[in-house]
Amino acid sequence: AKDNNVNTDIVTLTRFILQQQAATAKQATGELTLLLNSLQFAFKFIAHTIRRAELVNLIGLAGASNSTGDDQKKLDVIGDEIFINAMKASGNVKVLVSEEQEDLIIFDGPGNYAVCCDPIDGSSNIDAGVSVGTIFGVYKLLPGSKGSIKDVLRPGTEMVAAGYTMYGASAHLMLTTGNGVNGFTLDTQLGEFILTHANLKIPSSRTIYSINEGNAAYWPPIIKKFIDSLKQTQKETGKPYSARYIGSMVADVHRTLLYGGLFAYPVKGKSGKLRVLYECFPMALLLEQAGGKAVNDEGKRILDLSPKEIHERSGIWLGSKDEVDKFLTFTGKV
Ligand code: AHM
Ligand code: MG
Repeated sequence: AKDNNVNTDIVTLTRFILQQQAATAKQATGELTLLLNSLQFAFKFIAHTIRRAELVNLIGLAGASNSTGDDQKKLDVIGDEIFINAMKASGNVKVLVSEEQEDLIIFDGPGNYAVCCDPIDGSSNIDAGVSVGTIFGVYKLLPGSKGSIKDVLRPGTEMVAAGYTMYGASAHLMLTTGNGVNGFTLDTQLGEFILTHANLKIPSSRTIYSINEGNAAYWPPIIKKFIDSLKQTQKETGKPYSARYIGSMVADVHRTLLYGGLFAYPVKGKSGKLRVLYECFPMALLLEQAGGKAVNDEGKRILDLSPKEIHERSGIWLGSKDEVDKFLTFTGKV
Protein backbone atom coordinates (compact mmCIF):
# COMPACT_ATOMS: atom_id res chain seq x y z
CA ALA A 1 0.00 0.00 0.00
CA LYS A 2 1.09 3.55 -0.71
CA ASP A 3 1.27 4.75 2.90
CA ASN A 4 2.82 1.51 4.09
CA ASN A 5 6.23 1.92 2.60
CA VAL A 6 7.83 -1.34 3.69
CA ASN A 7 10.51 -3.12 1.74
CA THR A 8 9.13 -6.63 1.54
CA ASP A 9 12.09 -8.05 -0.37
CA ILE A 10 15.10 -7.62 1.88
CA VAL A 11 18.37 -9.47 1.41
CA THR A 12 19.32 -11.45 4.49
CA LEU A 13 22.83 -12.79 5.02
CA THR A 14 21.62 -16.32 4.32
CA ARG A 15 19.97 -15.26 1.08
CA PHE A 16 23.06 -13.30 0.10
CA ILE A 17 25.48 -16.17 0.60
CA LEU A 18 23.20 -18.64 -1.16
CA GLN A 19 23.07 -16.25 -4.12
CA GLN A 20 26.85 -15.80 -4.09
CA GLN A 21 27.27 -19.53 -3.94
CA ALA A 22 25.02 -19.97 -6.97
CA ALA A 23 26.97 -17.32 -8.86
CA THR A 24 30.33 -18.96 -8.19
CA ALA A 25 29.11 -22.54 -8.52
CA LYS A 26 32.50 -23.79 -9.66
CA GLN A 27 34.32 -23.81 -6.34
CA ALA A 28 31.34 -23.66 -4.04
CA THR A 29 30.34 -26.81 -2.28
CA GLY A 30 27.85 -25.30 0.11
CA GLU A 31 30.20 -26.02 3.00
CA LEU A 32 31.35 -22.42 3.32
CA THR A 33 27.71 -21.38 3.32
CA LEU A 34 27.05 -23.69 6.24
CA LEU A 35 30.10 -22.40 8.05
CA LEU A 36 28.99 -18.78 7.56
CA ASN A 37 25.66 -19.80 9.00
CA SER A 38 27.33 -21.12 12.13
CA LEU A 39 29.38 -17.95 12.34
CA GLN A 40 26.31 -15.74 12.20
CA PHE A 41 24.74 -17.76 14.97
CA ALA A 42 27.81 -17.11 17.14
CA PHE A 43 27.61 -13.36 16.36
CA LYS A 44 23.94 -13.19 17.32
CA PHE A 45 24.56 -15.11 20.52
CA ILE A 46 27.52 -12.90 21.49
CA ALA A 47 25.60 -9.72 20.60
CA HIS A 48 22.75 -10.82 22.84
CA THR A 49 25.09 -11.84 25.65
CA ILE A 50 26.99 -8.54 25.60
CA ARG A 51 23.73 -6.59 25.82
CA ARG A 52 22.54 -8.65 28.75
CA ALA A 53 25.90 -8.69 30.49
CA GLU A 54 26.11 -4.91 30.50
CA LEU A 55 22.84 -4.85 32.37
CA VAL A 56 23.80 -7.68 34.69
CA ASN A 57 27.03 -5.92 35.58
CA LEU A 58 25.34 -2.63 36.17
CA ILE A 59 22.35 -3.66 38.25
CA GLY A 60 23.35 -7.06 39.50
CA LEU A 61 20.65 -9.14 37.84
CA ALA A 62 20.46 -12.93 37.83
CA GLY A 63 21.77 -13.59 41.30
CA ALA A 64 25.06 -11.76 41.00
CA SER A 65 26.24 -11.29 44.56
CA ASN A 66 27.68 -7.85 43.93
CA SER A 67 27.35 -5.07 41.45
CA THR A 68 30.96 -5.23 40.25
CA GLY A 69 30.31 -8.50 38.45
CA ASP A 70 32.96 -10.36 40.42
CA ASP A 71 30.94 -13.55 40.40
CA GLN A 72 30.17 -13.31 36.73
CA LYS A 73 32.21 -15.18 34.22
CA LYS A 74 34.22 -12.67 32.29
CA LEU A 75 32.65 -11.73 29.00
CA ASP A 76 35.69 -12.66 26.93
CA VAL A 77 35.50 -16.15 28.40
CA ILE A 78 31.80 -16.44 27.59
CA GLY A 79 32.37 -15.10 24.09
CA ASP A 80 35.15 -17.62 23.59
CA GLU A 81 32.95 -20.51 24.74
CA ILE A 82 30.09 -19.42 22.50
CA PHE A 83 32.44 -19.22 19.54
CA ILE A 84 34.14 -22.56 20.17
CA ASN A 85 30.81 -24.34 20.65
CA ALA A 86 29.33 -22.83 17.51
CA MET A 87 32.35 -23.84 15.42
CA LYS A 88 32.42 -27.33 16.90
CA ALA A 89 28.70 -27.78 16.24
CA SER A 90 28.98 -26.60 12.65
CA GLY A 91 30.61 -29.85 11.59
CA ASN A 92 32.63 -27.87 9.05
CA VAL A 93 35.46 -26.59 11.19
CA LYS A 94 38.44 -28.80 11.94
CA VAL A 95 40.94 -26.28 13.33
CA LEU A 96 40.26 -23.28 15.53
CA VAL A 97 42.61 -20.57 16.77
CA SER A 98 41.21 -18.23 19.40
CA GLU A 99 42.90 -15.29 21.07
CA GLU A 100 41.65 -16.73 24.35
CA GLN A 101 43.27 -20.15 23.85
CA GLU A 102 47.00 -20.61 24.05
CA ASP A 103 46.97 -23.67 21.79
CA LEU A 104 45.07 -24.30 18.65
CA ILE A 105 42.05 -26.57 18.93
CA ILE A 106 41.54 -29.52 16.61
CA PHE A 107 38.00 -30.85 16.71
CA ASP A 108 37.10 -34.51 16.37
CA GLY A 109 34.88 -35.32 13.45
CA PRO A 110 34.76 -33.92 9.94
CA GLY A 111 35.50 -30.40 8.74
CA ASN A 112 37.34 -28.78 5.87
CA TYR A 113 37.98 -25.36 7.37
CA ALA A 114 40.24 -23.63 9.84
CA VAL A 115 38.95 -20.54 11.64
CA CYS A 116 41.04 -17.93 13.48
CA CYS A 117 39.19 -15.55 15.76
CA ASP A 118 39.29 -12.95 18.44
CA PRO A 119 35.89 -13.63 20.03
CA ILE A 120 35.56 -10.27 21.84
CA ASP A 121 38.23 -7.82 20.75
CA GLY A 122 38.51 -4.62 22.73
CA SER A 123 36.87 -6.15 25.79
CA SER A 124 38.56 -3.67 28.15
CA ASN A 125 36.09 -1.12 26.72
CA ILE A 126 32.90 -3.00 27.52
CA ASP A 127 32.18 -1.46 30.91
CA ALA A 128 32.22 1.98 29.36
CA GLY A 129 29.68 0.89 26.76
CA VAL A 130 32.18 1.24 23.93
CA SER A 131 31.77 -0.98 20.87
CA VAL A 132 33.66 -4.26 20.80
CA GLY A 133 33.67 -6.94 18.14
CA THR A 134 34.43 -10.43 16.92
CA ILE A 135 37.14 -10.68 14.25
CA PHE A 136 37.53 -13.83 12.14
CA GLY A 137 39.49 -15.30 9.27
CA VAL A 138 38.75 -18.59 7.50
CA TYR A 139 41.07 -20.95 5.62
CA LYS A 140 40.27 -24.09 3.72
CA LEU A 141 42.43 -26.96 5.05
CA LEU A 142 45.50 -27.71 2.95
CA PRO A 143 45.02 -30.58 0.48
CA GLY A 144 45.05 -33.88 2.34
CA SER A 145 45.30 -32.23 5.76
CA LYS A 146 43.49 -33.80 8.67
CA GLY A 147 43.86 -30.57 10.60
CA SER A 148 47.16 -29.17 11.87
CA ILE A 149 48.92 -25.93 12.72
CA LYS A 150 50.07 -25.73 9.09
CA ASP A 151 46.49 -25.02 8.08
CA VAL A 152 46.66 -21.64 9.83
CA LEU A 153 50.34 -20.65 9.56
CA ARG A 154 49.79 -19.37 6.03
CA PRO A 155 49.81 -15.99 4.33
CA GLY A 156 46.62 -14.00 4.63
CA THR A 157 46.17 -14.12 0.87
CA GLU A 158 45.07 -17.75 1.30
CA MET A 159 42.03 -16.94 3.45
CA VAL A 160 38.70 -17.80 1.81
CA ALA A 161 36.65 -15.49 4.02
CA ALA A 162 37.19 -12.90 6.73
CA GLY A 163 35.42 -10.14 8.55
CA TYR A 164 34.20 -8.80 11.83
CA THR A 165 31.00 -8.15 13.68
CA MET A 166 30.95 -4.94 15.67
CA TYR A 167 28.59 -4.87 18.63
CA GLY A 168 27.60 -1.22 18.74
CA ALA A 169 24.24 0.53 18.68
CA SER A 170 23.42 -2.35 16.32
CA ALA A 171 25.50 -5.39 15.42
CA HIS A 172 27.29 -4.76 12.13
CA LEU A 173 28.83 -7.63 10.17
CA MET A 174 31.40 -6.74 7.51
CA LEU A 175 32.20 -9.75 5.38
CA THR A 176 34.43 -10.65 2.48
CA THR A 177 34.69 -13.93 0.67
CA GLY A 178 37.33 -12.49 -1.64
CA ASN A 179 34.80 -10.79 -3.85
CA GLY A 180 34.42 -7.30 -2.39
CA VAL A 181 33.05 -6.35 1.01
CA ASN A 182 29.44 -6.49 2.04
CA GLY A 183 28.00 -5.11 5.25
CA PHE A 184 25.02 -6.45 7.17
CA THR A 185 23.13 -5.05 10.13
CA LEU A 186 21.38 -7.28 12.64
CA ASP A 187 17.66 -6.73 12.91
CA THR A 188 17.10 -8.07 16.39
CA GLN A 189 13.32 -8.43 15.88
CA LEU A 190 13.78 -10.57 12.78
CA GLY A 191 16.91 -12.20 14.14
CA GLU A 192 18.53 -11.73 10.74
CA PHE A 193 21.54 -9.87 9.40
CA ILE A 194 20.21 -7.61 6.62
CA LEU A 195 22.37 -6.42 3.72
CA THR A 196 22.84 -2.70 4.38
CA HIS A 197 26.23 -1.93 2.76
CA ALA A 198 26.42 -3.72 -0.59
CA ASN A 199 29.83 -3.77 -2.26
CA LEU A 200 31.34 -1.29 0.18
CA LYS A 201 34.31 0.79 -1.00
CA ILE A 202 36.53 2.84 1.28
CA PRO A 203 37.04 6.50 0.22
CA SER A 204 40.48 6.79 -1.40
CA SER A 205 41.56 9.55 1.01
CA ARG A 206 40.42 11.24 4.20
CA THR A 207 42.37 13.42 6.61
CA ILE A 208 41.78 11.33 9.74
CA TYR A 209 44.49 9.46 11.64
CA SER A 210 43.84 6.89 14.34
CA ILE A 211 46.72 5.79 16.56
CA ASN A 212 47.50 5.54 20.28
CA GLU A 213 49.80 8.55 20.53
CA GLY A 214 50.55 7.72 24.13
CA ASN A 215 53.02 5.24 22.66
CA ALA A 216 54.97 7.88 20.73
CA ALA A 217 58.03 7.52 22.97
CA TYR A 218 58.36 3.90 21.78
CA TRP A 219 58.21 4.73 18.07
CA PRO A 220 61.21 5.16 15.80
CA PRO A 221 61.88 8.85 14.93
CA ILE A 222 60.58 8.47 11.37
CA ILE A 223 57.13 7.42 12.62
CA LYS A 224 57.03 10.30 15.09
CA LYS A 225 57.94 12.65 12.26
CA PHE A 226 55.26 11.22 10.03
CA ILE A 227 52.52 11.62 12.65
CA ASP A 228 53.76 15.15 13.38
CA SER A 229 53.48 15.96 9.67
CA LEU A 230 49.77 15.09 9.80
CA LYS A 231 49.25 17.77 12.45
CA GLN A 232 50.52 20.48 10.12
CA THR A 233 48.28 22.38 7.74
CA GLN A 234 47.86 20.16 4.69
CA LYS A 235 48.31 21.55 1.18
CA GLU A 236 45.21 19.76 -0.12
CA THR A 237 42.74 20.85 2.55
CA GLY A 238 44.28 23.85 4.27
CA LYS A 239 43.75 22.04 7.59
CA PRO A 240 45.59 19.49 9.69
CA TYR A 241 44.34 15.90 10.04
CA SER A 242 41.73 15.04 12.66
CA ALA A 243 42.64 12.51 15.36
CA ARG A 244 40.15 9.75 16.17
CA TYR A 245 41.05 6.83 18.41
CA ILE A 246 38.51 4.67 20.17
CA GLY A 247 40.94 1.99 21.35
CA SER A 248 38.76 -0.82 20.08
CA MET A 249 40.11 -2.13 16.79
CA VAL A 250 36.78 -3.10 15.25
CA ALA A 251 35.32 0.31 16.02
CA ASP A 252 38.37 2.18 14.71
CA VAL A 253 38.55 0.02 11.58
CA HIS A 254 34.79 0.27 11.04
CA ARG A 255 34.98 4.06 11.02
CA THR A 256 38.00 3.90 8.73
CA LEU A 257 36.16 1.63 6.26
CA LEU A 258 33.13 3.91 6.15
CA TYR A 259 34.75 7.36 6.27
CA GLY A 260 38.28 6.66 5.08
CA GLY A 261 41.48 7.67 6.86
CA LEU A 262 44.45 5.91 8.38
CA PHE A 263 44.51 3.49 11.32
CA ALA A 264 47.82 2.33 12.77
CA TYR A 265 49.28 0.32 15.59
CA PRO A 266 53.02 0.36 14.94
CA VAL A 267 55.59 -1.78 16.70
CA LYS A 268 56.35 -0.42 20.14
CA GLY A 269 59.54 -1.64 21.72
CA LYS A 270 60.06 -5.18 20.48
CA SER A 271 56.79 -6.07 18.82
CA GLY A 272 53.45 -4.86 17.64
CA LYS A 273 50.35 -5.35 19.76
CA LEU A 274 47.86 -6.63 17.25
CA ARG A 275 47.85 -10.31 16.32
CA VAL A 276 48.50 -11.39 12.78
CA LEU A 277 46.05 -14.29 12.42
CA TYR A 278 42.88 -12.87 13.93
CA GLU A 279 43.38 -9.11 13.99
CA CYS A 280 45.71 -7.99 11.19
CA PHE A 281 44.87 -10.54 8.46
CA PRO A 282 41.07 -10.29 8.52
CA MET A 283 41.17 -6.49 8.67
CA ALA A 284 43.78 -6.35 5.89
CA LEU A 285 41.67 -8.54 3.60
CA LEU A 286 38.57 -6.44 4.26
CA LEU A 287 40.47 -3.22 3.60
CA GLU A 288 42.00 -4.47 0.37
CA GLN A 289 38.71 -5.86 -0.82
CA ALA A 290 37.16 -2.45 -0.17
CA GLY A 291 39.85 -0.76 -2.26
CA GLY A 292 42.16 0.25 0.61
CA LYS A 293 45.57 -0.99 1.74
CA ALA A 294 47.22 -2.61 4.75
CA VAL A 295 50.98 -2.76 5.37
CA ASN A 296 53.34 -3.31 8.29
CA ASP A 297 55.90 -0.78 9.61
CA GLU A 298 58.36 -1.87 6.93
CA GLY A 299 55.81 -1.21 4.22
CA LYS A 300 55.30 -4.89 3.49
CA ARG A 301 51.80 -5.95 2.51
CA ILE A 302 50.15 -7.46 5.60
CA LEU A 303 48.47 -10.28 3.67
CA ASP A 304 51.88 -11.49 2.44
CA LEU A 305 53.23 -12.11 5.95
CA SER A 306 53.88 -15.76 6.84
CA PRO A 307 53.24 -16.16 10.57
CA LYS A 308 55.51 -18.58 12.43
CA GLU A 309 53.26 -18.96 15.45
CA ILE A 310 49.55 -18.66 15.99
CA HIS A 311 49.63 -15.64 18.31
CA GLU A 312 52.27 -13.71 16.37
CA ARG A 313 51.96 -9.92 16.41
CA SER A 314 52.68 -7.26 13.82
CA GLY A 315 52.77 -3.51 13.42
CA ILE A 316 50.02 -2.39 11.07
CA TRP A 317 49.01 0.63 8.96
CA LEU A 318 45.71 0.34 7.17
CA GLY A 319 43.08 2.49 5.54
CA SER A 320 42.47 4.61 2.48
CA LYS A 321 44.86 3.93 -0.37
CA ASP A 322 46.20 7.49 -0.55
CA GLU A 323 46.71 7.70 3.21
CA VAL A 324 48.66 4.44 3.38
CA ASP A 325 50.67 5.56 0.35
CA LYS A 326 51.43 8.82 2.16
CA PHE A 327 52.91 6.80 5.03
CA LEU A 328 54.93 4.67 2.60
CA THR A 329 56.27 7.69 0.73
CA PHE A 330 57.09 9.68 3.85
CA THR A 331 58.98 6.81 5.44
CA GLY A 332 60.73 5.92 2.21
CA LYS A 333 59.18 2.48 1.89
CA VAL A 334 58.33 2.87 -1.78
P1 AHM B 1 42.72 -7.05 23.12
O1 AHM B 1 42.73 -8.12 22.09
O2 AHM B 1 43.46 -7.41 24.37
O3 AHM B 1 41.33 -6.51 23.38
O4 AHM B 1 43.62 -5.86 22.53
C1 AHM B 1 43.36 -5.44 21.24
C2 AHM B 1 42.91 -4.00 21.28
C3 AHM B 1 42.39 -3.50 19.97
O5 AHM B 1 41.00 -3.63 19.89
C4 AHM B 1 42.81 -2.06 19.96
O6 AHM B 1 43.04 -1.60 18.66
C5 AHM B 1 44.07 -2.05 20.77
O7 AHM B 1 44.03 -3.19 21.59
C6 AHM B 1 44.18 -0.85 21.64
O8 AHM B 1 45.37 -0.91 22.34
P2 AHM B 1 45.89 0.31 23.24
O9 AHM B 1 44.99 0.35 24.42
O10 AHM B 1 47.30 -0.07 23.56
O11 AHM B 1 45.80 1.54 22.39
MG1 MG C 1 42.13 -8.64 20.46
